[in-house]
Amino acid sequence: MSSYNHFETLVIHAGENPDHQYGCLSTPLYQTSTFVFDSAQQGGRRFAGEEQGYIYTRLGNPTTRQLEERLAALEGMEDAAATATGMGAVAATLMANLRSGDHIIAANAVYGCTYSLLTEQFARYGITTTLVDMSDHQAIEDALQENTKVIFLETPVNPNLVVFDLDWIGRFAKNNQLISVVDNTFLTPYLQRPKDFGIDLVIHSATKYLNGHGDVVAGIICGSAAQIENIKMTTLKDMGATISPHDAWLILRGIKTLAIRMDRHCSNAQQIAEFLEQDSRVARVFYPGLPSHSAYHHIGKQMKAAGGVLAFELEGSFEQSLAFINTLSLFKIAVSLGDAESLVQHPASMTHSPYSPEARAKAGISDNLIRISVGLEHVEDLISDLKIALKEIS
Ligand code: 7XF
Repeated sequence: MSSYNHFETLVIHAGENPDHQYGCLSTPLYQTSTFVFDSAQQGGRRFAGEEQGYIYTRLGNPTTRQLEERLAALEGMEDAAATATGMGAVAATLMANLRSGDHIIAANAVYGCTYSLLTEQFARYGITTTLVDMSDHQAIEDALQENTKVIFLETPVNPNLVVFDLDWIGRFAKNNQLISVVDNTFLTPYLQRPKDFGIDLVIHSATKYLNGHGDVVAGIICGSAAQIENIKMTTLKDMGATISPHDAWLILRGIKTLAIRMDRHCSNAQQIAEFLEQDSRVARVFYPGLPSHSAYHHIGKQMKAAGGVLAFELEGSFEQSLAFINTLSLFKIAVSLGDAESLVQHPASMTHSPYSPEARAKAGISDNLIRISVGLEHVEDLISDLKIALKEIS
């Protein structure tokens, strides 16, 4: 067997399980809810964990398994669990590791439904969260309590692209026996591997770049074999946010081009960020690939490149920001990100609407903030679309 470890090869081959019956090149889709046992005794042995083998797709499926093995290899983790959605991944990970009375330290800016999961749902079950600005390391230290179990963050942050220091956070978690969880959706393992900084669990909304084609909602959790086994045998088994094998199959197909797609997303986003930054009608651009960004020094170190999402504020009123969005035509007005199509959305009224206005202000998400997910179209066409919309508001 040949050995390989380059990312571009792993996205295509990691976890492949050659089909000896027909020699299929692409992964067979095992679209089945259940698996037939040879005997009653065999069924009993599988349920008792005395014999390897599939039982029922909520508990595992061969197509899903290939996706899990591929992601584990890409993140450099021992194992992975695929989930029905990104929120399914966040919820299953945290619920498997927390109980009533426990405490979480989380970044004060995270995806809107992660925010409401922490502050509304978990609060109902007696799990408390302190939200902090994680660029302030003293604030993280100050948030530590005797019952703190988990530290949770995204970097770069959805939607305003703030970047946190993973090396510091990984060491802080280890020193205080916390489980560190990083949502790596914005960069994917091609651009950032949190495991290299000692992070314990990495989750993704696979809806985004991993699938890359805007036709699936899914999630994935990567971690140690023991952590993944625990998550699968507790919250995934009993709460059921398991992925559909068909969605796993689509992601296995989409992910083969992850590396080349990310290169193009990054170069398009870089050029658009530079274009916006030099335009006098744009007040501020949030993109870590710009030297003006406070985390620019992390490029090439913590993160290979800055990714395909950026945000900006226009000079002008709230109404002008909405008019700008409405004037774009190549950028589709839609939430989500990481697709071939460029998308534009308004975080305050859309993805981050679960925040109160006060919490949003604290998180640095202004009412005028516009977020774009730069797609794979030709960058000149995208910039022309932006130019037309900028002219409209000036
Ligand atoms: O459950 P989903 O697959 O939609 O993933 C939830 C999720 C988790 N982490 C991050 C960093 C995310 O960005 C998301 C979903 N975000 C979309 C967005 O920001 O456009 C959701 C659209 S409302």
